[in-house]
Amino acid sequence: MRIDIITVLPELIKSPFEHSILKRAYDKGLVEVNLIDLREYGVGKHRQVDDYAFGGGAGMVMMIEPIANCINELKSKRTYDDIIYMTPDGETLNQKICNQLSLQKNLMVLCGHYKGVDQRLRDHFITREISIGDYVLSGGEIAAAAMCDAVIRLIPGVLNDETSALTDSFQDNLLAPPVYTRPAEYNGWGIPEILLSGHLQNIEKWRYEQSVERTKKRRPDLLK
Ligand code: 6GU
Repeated sequence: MRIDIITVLPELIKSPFEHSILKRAYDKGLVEVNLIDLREYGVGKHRQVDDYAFGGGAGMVMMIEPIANCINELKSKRTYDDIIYMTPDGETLNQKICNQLSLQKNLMVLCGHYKGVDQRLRDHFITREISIGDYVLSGGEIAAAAMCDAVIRLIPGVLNDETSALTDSFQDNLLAPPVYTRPAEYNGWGIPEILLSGHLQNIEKWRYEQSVERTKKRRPDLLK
């Protein structure tokens, strides 16, 4: 998979892709993330990328020209499965959307800033608008990084048995069960006896029941 991220702050998103599972995905040749500095497409000697909103009101709007030029240049080189705009008024990201996106070949991600981008970009270039939850971030970068992390780890071959996504929370609309590691007793606090039994079938059954119990208690909406 190739992900091209358009941003005015490439430095802000760089680091998550240089560590842990995302780095390993890149090292294995399973993903390539490209950060494109929108400033390079800015207008005039100040490389302007935003301007006042028509009709007035507080806050700047990201201009159509730099972003359209940038998107068109990228589109001239390859076909994109989706051109995603990160915005708090987009559809809320969930595991199902992440699973869908993880099967794509080429993704383009546009990070919004200030009061957002000129609506004509959304009308004519963007194929999908995504939010990461009902709260407002200063810009789309951290949202893009969160989405890309959630997507990249699902690309076939990125995770191994130890890190398998199959046992993640949300993968089957259930939250993950509690986990424990050594020591089996700390400060007088033990662990569920069954985990020491060595009986794999019973352990799996216990974990499933714990998942259902936890989901009922914390996220009953997931069970509907
Ligand atoms: Cl995608 N962008 C911004 N600025 N804030 C958000 C968001 C996106 N998703 C949740 N909050």
